[in-house]
Amino acid sequence: MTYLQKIGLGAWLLLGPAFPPALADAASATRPDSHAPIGVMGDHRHKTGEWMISLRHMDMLMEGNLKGTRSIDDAQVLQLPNQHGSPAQLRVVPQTMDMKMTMLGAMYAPNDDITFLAMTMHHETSMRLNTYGTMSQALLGSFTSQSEGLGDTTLGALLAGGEASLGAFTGTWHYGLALSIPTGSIQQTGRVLTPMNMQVSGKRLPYPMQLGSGTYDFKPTLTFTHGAHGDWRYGGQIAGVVRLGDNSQGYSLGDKASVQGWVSRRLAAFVSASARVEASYQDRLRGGDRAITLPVPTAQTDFTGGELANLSVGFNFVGQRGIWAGHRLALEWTSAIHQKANGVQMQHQDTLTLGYQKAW
Ligand SMILES: [Cu+2]
Repeated sequence: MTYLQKIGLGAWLLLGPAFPPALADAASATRPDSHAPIGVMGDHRHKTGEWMISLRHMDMLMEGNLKGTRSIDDAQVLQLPNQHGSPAQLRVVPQTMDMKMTMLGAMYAPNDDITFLAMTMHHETSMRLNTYGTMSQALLGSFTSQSEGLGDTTLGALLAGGEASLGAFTGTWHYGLALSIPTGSIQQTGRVLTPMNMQVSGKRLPYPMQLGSGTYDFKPTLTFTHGAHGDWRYGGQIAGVVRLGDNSQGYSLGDKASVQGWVSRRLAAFVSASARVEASYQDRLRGGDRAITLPVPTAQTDFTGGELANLSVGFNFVGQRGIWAGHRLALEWTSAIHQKANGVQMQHQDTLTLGYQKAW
C-alpha cells in the first residue's frame, strides 16, 4: 500500500466506529436541498423500498499547460525531455481538451440502513494538439484526437452511520463502499500528426484519452449531512479511490483522495442555491503502457497526478405538484481555483454539470 492508501484506510477505520449506527432520518424528498449539489456522488440515502434513477451530464474544459502551478507556452514544453527517447524532446503540445461524461445511475434501498447504487457512464473526449518538427521549432500543424464509448461502472452501497453533532452542526453520517469495474476501454486509438510530418492512424492515444482506468478501484466515502436548519444546510464528504493492482496494459492510475464541503440555501420551496469547495490529491501513475509513446506531455507517466481545488456554484430544483412533483433538475458550474501538476499537464478550466433525478 502507498502512504495515501494507508492514511485513507486508517481514517476510514478510525472515524467509522466513532459514530454508532442509528436509523438515520432521510430528509424530506421534496426539499430541493435534501440532495447535495449535483457534482457530489453518494451524498444521500433512501428510505425502505425507494428507488431512484439519475442522469448526469458533465462537460469539462481544459486549456493550456501548467508546469507545477505555472502556465507555460509551447516553446517551453518543447524543451522538455521525452521519456520515450525518440525524439529526445517533446514535440507535440496539447492545446485544448473537452471531456463530456454522461452518467446513468440507479439507487435502491431495501431498508433504512442501506442504499445500493449502480452507475455507468459514457465518455466523449476530444483533444486538439500542435505538432512541431524534430529538427526545428517549426509548427507542422494541428490535429484533433477523439475517443468515445462506455466508461467504467460503479457498484456500491451507502450505509447509515448515525447522528453526530459538532457544536451547532447536527446531522447524520453515512459511509459509502463502492467498487469501480473496468468496463471502459484503455486501448483507444486515433490518428496523430507525428514530428516526422506524417499522419499515422491506429496509434494508442495518451492516458487522459482512454475511457477507463483498466483496474478495479475501491471507492470509499464518508459523508456528513447537516439536518435542515431553516433554509440553510451544510454537508461534507471525504472520498478516496484506491486502484486494486495493475491493468492489462501494465499500469494503474494514481490513487486519489478528496475532501469537500458545501452550503446551500433554499430560495423557494422548489429551488435552492449552493456553493461548494473541493480539494483533491492524486498520486502519479504507476507502471506504463508500452503502446503509448507519442512525444507529448500526456504520454509521460511522471506527468500525472497532483493537487486540484475547485469552487462550484449550483442550483437544485424539485417539482412540488402535478406532473412535476418529485422530479429533480440540478446544475452546477465548477471552476478550478488551484492546480499543482506533477510535471507538465493541461490546465483545468471550467466544468458544467447538469442532472436529472427521480425517486419513487
Ligand atoms: Cu438517490
